[in-house]
Amino acid sequence: MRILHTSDWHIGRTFHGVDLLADQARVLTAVAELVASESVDVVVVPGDIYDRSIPNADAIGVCNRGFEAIRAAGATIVATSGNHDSPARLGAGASFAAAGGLYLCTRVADAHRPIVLSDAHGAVCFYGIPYLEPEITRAELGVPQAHSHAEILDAAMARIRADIAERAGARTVVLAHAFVVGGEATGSERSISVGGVETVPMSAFDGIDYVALGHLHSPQTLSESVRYSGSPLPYSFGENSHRKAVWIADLDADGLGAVTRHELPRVRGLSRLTGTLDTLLTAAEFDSAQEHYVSATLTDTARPVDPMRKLRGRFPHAVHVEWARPEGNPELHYRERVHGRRDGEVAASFLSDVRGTPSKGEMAWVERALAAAVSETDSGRGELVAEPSVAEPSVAELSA
Ligand SMILES: [Mn+2]
Repeated sequence: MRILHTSDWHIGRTFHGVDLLADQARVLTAVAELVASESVDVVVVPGDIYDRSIPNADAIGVCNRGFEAIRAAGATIVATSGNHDSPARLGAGASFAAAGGLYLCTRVADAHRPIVLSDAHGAVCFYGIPYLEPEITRAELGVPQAHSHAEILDAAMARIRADIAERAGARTVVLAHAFVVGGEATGSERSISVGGVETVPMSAFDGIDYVALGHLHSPQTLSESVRYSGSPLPYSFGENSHRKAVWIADLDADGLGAVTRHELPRVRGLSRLTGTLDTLLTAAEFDSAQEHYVSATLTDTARPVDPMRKLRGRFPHAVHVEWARPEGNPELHYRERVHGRRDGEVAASFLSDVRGTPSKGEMAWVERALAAAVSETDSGRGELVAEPSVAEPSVAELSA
């Protein structure tokens, strides 16, 4: 039996505010193409199908079309709910979907009841464990004292092992959404550590032929039979260097055979660019980033006006821009940087930073305001009215 392992689709997720549905539809089409070209029998998706518990209608459409394409390509689908999914919503209609070859495992009470599929060598039991939030599931799993993810998962696995014990010779696959010790996070996962240690030991899965994990977003191998597929798309600029992939695992008569990695297409690249706005808009070295999602760090001495609009003229998929002055140590606390400087100097440099060098007239106003603040008495309010002896700055000076 040939199994394709993918996870963490996060359909409906946005990237710095930009909709990713078109990219997600593309990559699910690529998964369906792999199912056809590699003659995959079963696709397993251990959680985070959607990015939120109430996905919008467009996200549901993309997800359903993805499931349909995979099914049409010839595979049965076993999917579970992750920490982002609503088990009740994802699992609505599950018994009807199962009749069409889509098994949605979202109920804790059913985690030890396998989906039994078979090949020439006999039965393969798929145990879909939905994400187990300790607070919510410990009573249902019969371990009311349990606090940690490890205790909760152990309780679920104990039930599964009891079921396996009654199925002599059956090969086994477990889907779980958890942070297994030794795995590496990418930064785009939402923490599940509320209330305790989030990691579970790999030994929880001892004896299972293949363990398809979800939650961590980069493909990784914890042991030959315990793996994360990672998400099909990068969901943070930190994942720029990853190649997204799926695993294809073959179960032969005795259990796990070969596991191979299949890279997914990079739908749109990610680029982090640094330089002055003018450099980013003109330098030939950035040509290759023009169709990428771009995060720009601007090094201009003065904050450029409306930089995102200008950037998008060259990089239509720019999603983030920030300004970092090239001089000055950002680590240094602002209060330390201005220590020993006159108030007027500090105010002048602030004005220069945010809107260009102040005019003489503007500085005259600033100096008067500062002088008024210094002469403020404890009981009285600061007087900011112009003293008759000081000439008003002219309108021309103010707007210079
Ligand atoms: Mn996830």
